[in-house]
Amino acid sequence: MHSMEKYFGIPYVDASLSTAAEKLLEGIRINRKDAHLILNSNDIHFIGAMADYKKQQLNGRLVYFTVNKQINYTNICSVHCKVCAYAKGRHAADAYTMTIEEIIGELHKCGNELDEVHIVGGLHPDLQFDYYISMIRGISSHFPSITIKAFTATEIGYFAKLFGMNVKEVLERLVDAGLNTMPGGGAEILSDSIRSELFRGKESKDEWLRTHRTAHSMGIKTNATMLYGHIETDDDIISHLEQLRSLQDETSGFLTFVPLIFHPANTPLHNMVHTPAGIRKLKIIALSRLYLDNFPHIKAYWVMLSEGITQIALHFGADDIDGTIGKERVAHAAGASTPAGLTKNKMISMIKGTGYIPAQRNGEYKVIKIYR
Ligand code: V47
Repeated sequence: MHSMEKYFGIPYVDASLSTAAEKLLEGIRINRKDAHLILNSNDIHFIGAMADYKKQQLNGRLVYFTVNKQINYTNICSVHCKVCAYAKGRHAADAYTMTIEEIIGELHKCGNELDEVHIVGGLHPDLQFDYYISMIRGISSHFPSITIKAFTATEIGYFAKLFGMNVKEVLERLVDAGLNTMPGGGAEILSDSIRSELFRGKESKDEWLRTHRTAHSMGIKTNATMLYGHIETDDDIISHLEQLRSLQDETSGFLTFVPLIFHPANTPLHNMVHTPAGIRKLKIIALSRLYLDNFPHIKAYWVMLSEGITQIALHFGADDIDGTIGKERVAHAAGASTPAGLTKNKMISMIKGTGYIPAQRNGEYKVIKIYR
């Protein structure tokens, strides 16, 4: 048996974490009980040390970032999730839908710099399937070298229903047009009772999982998110991780897990929830790294975490900080106080400031350049 103190270099250990630590050293998976103990413990240094150990086992000292642009093609949405400040009805004064020319024009503004475009929008009841196909085809013909990370499982499932196709057919058509990977949005909390309370009209948890399973079976890599800090319990969080871990055991199709902190401003839940404090955010990142031992990457999404907590999260298990983004709209509609985008140099200096090595990547984690 190893000495934990020696292995993690941490002098004091909360005794309730010793099972998790021993399992980590032996390469054994932690279970739900271990996960509860981690979330309930305040031995924050030790939790960080465990997660950092796991992160370095998987990714060494590299921390990934990408030069990307988020395109939110419409804010018109036929579902009204209680967590969302971004969606509008189709007749709202500030409703908008971008044309394909506007989307291509936005990307042209970034010159030839981009590694990835991240596309997500509302569930628009009137757009035709051709709109989505032309969007992806247009982007891939103008920018053949960038990764197109487009449409959450929620959008894909909506297209299938609206256009009378199954999920596989929708994905085949999009891949044919140039789609490379799928973002992780729409997972929210994989609990049907929470979904019916906050996300009425959205797909069930099993439908979300099924769409990712289908994508993986076709060789499409995807991400998974988790929206926390609203009405969920620790048990809901752990059960979310458990469901993702078992799907990943089956498919190995997930690239990255992205925990997202709920921002309540301008939503119906405003004043009804407490945004988690710093320590809680770090424990969620660490638990994600430790529980999802089969996910290659854990993302500290700077837009929602703030730049400071993002840096600390890199010592709590995260190995990716997403990208430059350009103009983020979903979290900013809900009161995020971070900038709408960051420069590439800022990303590099954020990572260097933690002692880790910045690695610029595309959307499929192909390394473009390492900054030593
Ligand atoms: O699914 C909605 C969330 C998500 C709010 O795959 C909110 O790399 C906070 O999925 N406060 C969309 N969050 C964003 C997303 C994403 C982001 C970054 C990287 C990746 C990736 C994916 O935004 C939605 C929803 O969970 N969201 N409203 C809010 N008020």
